Amino acid sequence: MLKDSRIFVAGHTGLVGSAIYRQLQSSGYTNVIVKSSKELDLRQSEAVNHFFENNQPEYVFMAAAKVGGIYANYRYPVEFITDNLSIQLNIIQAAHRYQVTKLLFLGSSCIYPKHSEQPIREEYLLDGKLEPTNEPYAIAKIAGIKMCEAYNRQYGTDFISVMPTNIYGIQDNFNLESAHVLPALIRKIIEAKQSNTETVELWGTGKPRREFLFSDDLADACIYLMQKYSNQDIGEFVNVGTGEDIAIADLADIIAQAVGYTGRFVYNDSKPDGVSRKRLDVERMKKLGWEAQTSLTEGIARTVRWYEQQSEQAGAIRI
Ligand code: GFB
Repeated sequence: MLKDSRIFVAGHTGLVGSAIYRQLQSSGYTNVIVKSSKELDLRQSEAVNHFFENNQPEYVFMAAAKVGGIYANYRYPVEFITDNLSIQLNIIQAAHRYQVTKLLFLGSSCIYPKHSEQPIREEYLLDGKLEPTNEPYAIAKIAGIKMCEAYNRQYGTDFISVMPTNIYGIQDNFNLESAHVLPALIRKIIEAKQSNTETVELWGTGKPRREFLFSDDLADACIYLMQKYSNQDIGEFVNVGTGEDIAIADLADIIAQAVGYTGRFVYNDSKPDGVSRKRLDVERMKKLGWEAQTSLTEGIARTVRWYEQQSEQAGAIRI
């Protein structure tokens, strides 16, 4: 990937896409192409083909997806499976048709079986049943990986797949109904502090463990893989994470400390826990020469700062 290569970042306003876009720009890539969802609806095949024909991207980062936390996955299973399948089908087909040099597909750690051995190695894919709270999303993402593998095998394309763990950071979604746990807790805890509320409600039991990776680290890993990793064969996608996990209850304590909140947490176990653990094995990525750099405490501090600045600019929390 040269500094003047034509690079398309699909989903550049989202958490991961915006981090990739920022990093490409700050690293001196001069020909990065982005389109808002209003300008280009990636679910529409004609529009996608038209875009590829006119722009002839050489490299594609596929960060566009319908994503959300445990409640959004449960509430909108249709959008989670159909939007993701449509976006993937349209972009991957167009990437082949318009001879993209290389494409990077972003999956998710929820593709792995619910009862996977820990840490989860790439080869555990399809070894067992999925976690029901995000099965439609996971099935779509598995289809994306398999499409990339199929094109590589049949047409010799260079479509690689990356499986990130739970991501958080700047430009995250802080809407409590659709957010993932980390931004949801940042918002709830900041609001509780501002209103002197003594308790904050956490969903589930607080016992599930999750692994969190800062979005700028994932962006760094994606650009690294785009430059160094090629022609993924069957089952050779790459996990990207920190290799460390934490209980949701302990995560809440770290966020409370970052925010300066001294109240208590109460648990609403009528809300689902989801999978009990999903810690990734990151050995393959380490062997490729990459490791995450941002500690959870530092990443949370940066995300809290960003959220507070956004809120101040908005005059009130209106996200
Ligand atoms: O991040 P999260 O929504 O999704 O929830 P998953 C993680 C854990 O945090 C669950 C608990 O055990 C939740 O019950 N939790 C506690 C909360 N309080 C809250 C809260 O206020 N909001 C939220 N959202 N959770 C998602 C998948 O699974 O992970 C997606 O649904 C995707 O498809 C994503 O794979 C990475 O980690 O359970």
